[in-house]
Amino acid sequence: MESRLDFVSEDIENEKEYEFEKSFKQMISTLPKRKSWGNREDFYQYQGFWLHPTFLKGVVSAQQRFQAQPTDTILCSIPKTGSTWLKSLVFAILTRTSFDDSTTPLLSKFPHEFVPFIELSHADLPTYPDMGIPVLATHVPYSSLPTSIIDSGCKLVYICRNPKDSFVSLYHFNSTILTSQNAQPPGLDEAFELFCEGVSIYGPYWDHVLGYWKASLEHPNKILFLKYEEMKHDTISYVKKLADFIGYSFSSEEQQKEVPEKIVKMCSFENLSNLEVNKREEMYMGMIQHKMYFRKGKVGDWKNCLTSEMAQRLDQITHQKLSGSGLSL
Ligand code: PAP
Repeated sequence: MESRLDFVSEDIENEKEYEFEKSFKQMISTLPKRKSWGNREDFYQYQGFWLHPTFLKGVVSAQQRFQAQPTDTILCSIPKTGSTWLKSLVFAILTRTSFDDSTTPLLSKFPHEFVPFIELSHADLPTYPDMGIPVLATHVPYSSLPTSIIDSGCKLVYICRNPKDSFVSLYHFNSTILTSQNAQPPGLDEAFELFCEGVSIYGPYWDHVLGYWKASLEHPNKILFLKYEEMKHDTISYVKKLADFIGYSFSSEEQQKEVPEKIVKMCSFENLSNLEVNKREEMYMGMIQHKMYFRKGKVGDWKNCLTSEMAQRLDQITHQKLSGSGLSL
């Protein structure tokens, strides 16, 4: 039954929500705007990065209200660089004493349900209950993270991926979503041009990566910087590194029992993409089918999509943007 106090706090909440909506509308009307990929919703440039209004609202809301805890681990990435994989690995590492590879909830639940995105939980979207593990995710650029993430001393893990495969993955993902909504996806050339100009979701791609890269050099104990390609090449070493970083190192007994190897196998693209739950057309956050998160999971798939001129152009931009940073992609 509703108490009087609930009424009062509900009123205050509604009032706060109303004020937030009002100031958000006012703020967004002042931002630079561009047509996004496929003309569905415009992109707005907020603090140097391009976002759709729904995500932007979540980012602003999270900046104002999200309270990180010192014990949290936040998994960070720009879209399509490996967050589904990273979430699965971290979930399996953290829950390995409660479950094994025949009982893990990864067998029956979509990986994104274990680790919600901060800015989506703070947007006008259905939220998912967290699974009681101290892990959250975000696509927010380092410079725009809610201050509590920086101040709390919590740990960040950033995953990046070479820009050619990231672009191709994003292009296919975006086209599949638009087609499923009977909207016209952009042609490859159009999307490529926008990506090169930096106009892509949470882009410019290079600025996103560089923000976390520089922060990881400054705070190596707080930020672990991972590359998709290196993780694919030697997943077992990186799973051990991840476990060490988040304070859940594997014991020698666990190593003898090949627990890291089992986690790697469980979270492999081949295994996860073939699970019934991940093949479903069921929607994540009411927007995207589970199966859309599992396409090929390969390094170098760009060769099947980009011309050599396109590849050269992206390489050139990457070289220019990253020059002097010590990072190569
Ligand atoms: P998100 O940013 O929307 O969360 P994210 O998971 O970061 O997406 O990226 C999706 C890419 O990771 C897809 O790449 P592709 O389009 O080149 O195939 C997807 O296939 C790949 N992926 C998903 N799960 C795994 C996994 N377990 N191992 C390796 N790659 C994976």
